[in-house]
Amino acid sequence: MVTKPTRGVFKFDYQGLDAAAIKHALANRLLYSVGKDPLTATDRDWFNSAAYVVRDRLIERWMETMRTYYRADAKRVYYLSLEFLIGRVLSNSLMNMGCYEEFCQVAEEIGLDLRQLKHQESDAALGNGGLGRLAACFLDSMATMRLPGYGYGIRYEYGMFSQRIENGYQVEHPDNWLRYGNPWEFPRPELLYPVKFKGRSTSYVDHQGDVQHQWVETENVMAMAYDTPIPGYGSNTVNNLRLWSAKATREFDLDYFNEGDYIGAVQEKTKSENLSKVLYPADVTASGRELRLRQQYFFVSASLQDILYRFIKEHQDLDLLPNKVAIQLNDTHPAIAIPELMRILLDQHRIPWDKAWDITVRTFAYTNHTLLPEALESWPVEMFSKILPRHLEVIYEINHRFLTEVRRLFPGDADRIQRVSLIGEQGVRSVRMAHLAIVGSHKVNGVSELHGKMMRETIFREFDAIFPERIISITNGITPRRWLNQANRGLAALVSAHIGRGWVTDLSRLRGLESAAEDPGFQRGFQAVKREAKERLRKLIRMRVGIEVKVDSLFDVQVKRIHEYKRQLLNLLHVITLYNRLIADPTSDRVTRTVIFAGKSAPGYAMAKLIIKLIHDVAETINNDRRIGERLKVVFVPNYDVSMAADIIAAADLSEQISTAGTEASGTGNMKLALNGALTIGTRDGANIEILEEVGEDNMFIFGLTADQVSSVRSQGYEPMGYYHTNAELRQAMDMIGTGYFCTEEPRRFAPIIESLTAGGDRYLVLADYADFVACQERVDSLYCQPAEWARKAILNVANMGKFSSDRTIAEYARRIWNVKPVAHE
Ligand code: 26Q
Repeated sequence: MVTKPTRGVFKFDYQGLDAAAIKHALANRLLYSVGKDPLTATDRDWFNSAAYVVRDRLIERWMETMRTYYRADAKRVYYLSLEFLIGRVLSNSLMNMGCYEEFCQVAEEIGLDLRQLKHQESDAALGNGGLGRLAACFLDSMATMRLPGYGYGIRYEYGMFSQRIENGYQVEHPDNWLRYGNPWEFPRPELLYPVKFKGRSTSYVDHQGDVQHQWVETENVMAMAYDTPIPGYGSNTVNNLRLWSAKATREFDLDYFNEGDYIGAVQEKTKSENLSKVLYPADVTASGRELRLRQQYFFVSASLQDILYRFIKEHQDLDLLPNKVAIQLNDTHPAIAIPELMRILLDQHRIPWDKAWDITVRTFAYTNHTLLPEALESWPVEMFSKILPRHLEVIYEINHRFLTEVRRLFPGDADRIQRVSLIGEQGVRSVRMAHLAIVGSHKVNGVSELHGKMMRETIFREFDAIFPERIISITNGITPRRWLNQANRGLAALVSAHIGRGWVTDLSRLRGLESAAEDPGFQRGFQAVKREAKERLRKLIRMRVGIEVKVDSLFDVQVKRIHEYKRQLLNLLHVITLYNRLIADPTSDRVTRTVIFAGKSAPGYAMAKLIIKLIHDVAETINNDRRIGERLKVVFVPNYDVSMAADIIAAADLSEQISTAGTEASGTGNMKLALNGALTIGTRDGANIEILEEVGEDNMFIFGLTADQVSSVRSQGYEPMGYYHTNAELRQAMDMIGTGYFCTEEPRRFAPIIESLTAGGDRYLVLADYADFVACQERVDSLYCQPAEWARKAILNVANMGKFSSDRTIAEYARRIWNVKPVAHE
């Protein structure tokens, strides 16, 4: 046995990136790792071989990156997130490694269809939407920028459900993404941590007379690590994403076996392993389910043990933790990490409260992703006390000290105490996770300027008064590697031919296209790539849903989760209005439109599911109405995921970003679509406002109430029926929905939708924005009749998207929150 091997002892094969080396490796991997003969190998076999070839080339860089961080004693960033929406990995890794072209050449030589090969890989859909995809974009940016960033999350056995449409209704199916194995992950069966639940908290007085706390009689589950390498683009940095999987403990089994209850033992084993079984598919309503809280603590506990193990190996003094470790909480989902770190410092390391608290606050930062009250997590105290009794004590103590401070700052203001308390007392007593996260973090950020400002001025204004400077705005971004270079090869090539490839890692270089926007030759080039992307989407729509659409029609796209606040209904009201106008005046030569929807509804969100059905019924009626011919088509593309997003976004002409002002924290689809040369029709909401600042009023279609106007309409009392009575086209569209024009077999099917827009008062003010939206869409139509002018504006959008690179976002986090610097190697 070698006791302390040095690297020099071993010899590694050279893993070349040239075509010859790749070809040789591909043949070897097929034979020796997949165990197949080239004559009988299937597409999946070839995909796996390709993945292994890429993976082999990542590993050395990965190890070297980790060694470099270690040698530099670099400060690390840990991004804790219950979601990482990665999508497919093969092309992305090839491109980031710089051997995509070489790989294509090899595929061509040996007669492999690369498109078919790519489709063998299932999307890693370990996220719901924006928040999860943001985490994936951040990993790409951190690796590209040579920052020591580690992702921590859960290795769900089932990711985001796959959406099928049956008779116009959404039906959820499990996403068994690991069925054929996952070539990108490295199981670490030896890397296991115990995670405790339940039991009780006891205290005793130690020999120095101090009170000590212990958490005893717990039920334990093991967390096993799976590592996925995350390569940067052209940086040689390969960072790590560590996902935890639940495994039963061995002691646990033994109790049962001792009692001779073999079946009971196996059942208990599967019960504890359920923890990492499935992703919660709700993106806005916090459901307060016990399993969800267990998932949160499970991955937080394992991650903190791992982080502290790595820290303590190198440093003795926990005082230094904030100098070497920054932990970012992706929403409140991992906020239990705050009392968990306190518990470890207090109970295990015997650090006094004040010092432990100072270390904790300087280590954590929290990102908020929504202002909607129903999305703010709170856990019933009773449930909390059963699952995490010691954490509840710690939270009470945090709250006690915090409220003492608030009383000192604002004497005699009992209402304020109630409002800011970490414990909500209305209804069932509950732990307010956002309050915990704010109090326990040195920085709290909103995800756009407007969102941060609204946090400071509305829901968290009292915290802003107590902790000035703590709540900041850092506008979201998207990685240009996936969302332009990979999603849209045609546009990427066109752009690079004009300004070089520098934009891939410095998106502000796109400014160089500003003059090209005026150039008719470049405009034609742009129109040609857009047309090719639309042609691909046309075929995909034909294949997936059997609808024929015209490639030269205006592709009007709204792709995102289905939610009332995102106002797919406003879009539909416009669609129905267009339809009515076409019928009223069949000779009017309006622009031919293809209105494309895609997105999932939370399985328990009845109104969102009804909206999906309405989209289908409207589509069915319009698409088959001979009177309007081919001039209007409505398409719902099922099972929207990261791969589908790339295909749709590259082909879009018009991007619908029409949420009620003040409701969409940022949006990131808005950025992806504009970067791909779609023009935006949108409200002054979230990052739309900043896109408007970058591209200018002339190059964007802005309509509707502002956030300030929305709040004053709400406070004065919104009266939707006024709009209904005064606007004949609106009334007609609504009556058609409400009385069964689109569903003669069940005329009252959509009555709840009409009710939500009128009676009781619609929180999202759909009818208030209808007239302005329709008028704005008319401006869209007239511009679309001037193709060169449309292209010019679309190119100007691309040219001005530099700000929305997640590299810029990450640079801001690094400077304003984390205090970390790039670590170069080799
Ligand atoms: C909470 C409790 C229980 C179960 C599920 C959840 C849950 C899960 C996911 C709550 C929220 C989410 C996801 C939220 C989300 O994606 N928000 C979006 O984040 C984007 C990135 O910052 C923003 O651009 C979007 O505006 C925001 O809606």
